[in-house]
Amino acid sequence: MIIMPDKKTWPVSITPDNYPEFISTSSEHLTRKGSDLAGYFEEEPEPDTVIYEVFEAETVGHIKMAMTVLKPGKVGNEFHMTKGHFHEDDKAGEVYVCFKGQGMIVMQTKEGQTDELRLTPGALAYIPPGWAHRTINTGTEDFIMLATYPETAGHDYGPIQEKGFIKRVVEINGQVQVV
Ligand code: PAN
Ligand code: ZN
Repeated sequence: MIIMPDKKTWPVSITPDNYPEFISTSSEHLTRKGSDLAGYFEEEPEPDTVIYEVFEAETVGHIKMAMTVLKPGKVGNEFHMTKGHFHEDDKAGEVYVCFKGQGMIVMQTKEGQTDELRLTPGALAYIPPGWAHRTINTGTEDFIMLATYPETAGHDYGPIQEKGFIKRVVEINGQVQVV
């Protein structure tokens, strides 16, 4: 079963069974290792450890799609996570759909409001415009989710890279805690 016969212009349905084909037919592939996340965790990650990969589909028009595969693991007591970013366009929201694993999304506004949601397979998370967002793998297997967002969104990493998120997701006494 090929889910993207013409990757750009053919309608597709991405399901819990066929999502690996999205990964294998994606046009852009990005790998983020510990060295790319220097300064993001409270402790420094092993430079060569792969923390996550992003697979982007070739699309035309106003909607982009990217699948993130976030590897299980911790740096110190902090669960593996993405860098996190604001969108450059403060009118650009985003939708995440979880396909595999156990995770969380933490969000915050420039004014300091914070929120977090748990994501399990089948769950959809809506990220309103103006909210920075980061995903965290709180489980023991890959955490895989698909993001859809406007092509004009743009990614602004600066504020999070400089100051981090207000909330961190850590393991304390074997429990997932947002601190
Ligand atoms: C996602 C993210 C992806 C990687 O596709 O870009 O999960 O996270 P970072 O970009 O924060 O490293 C998304 O939110 N796109 O807008
Ligand atoms: Zn985003």
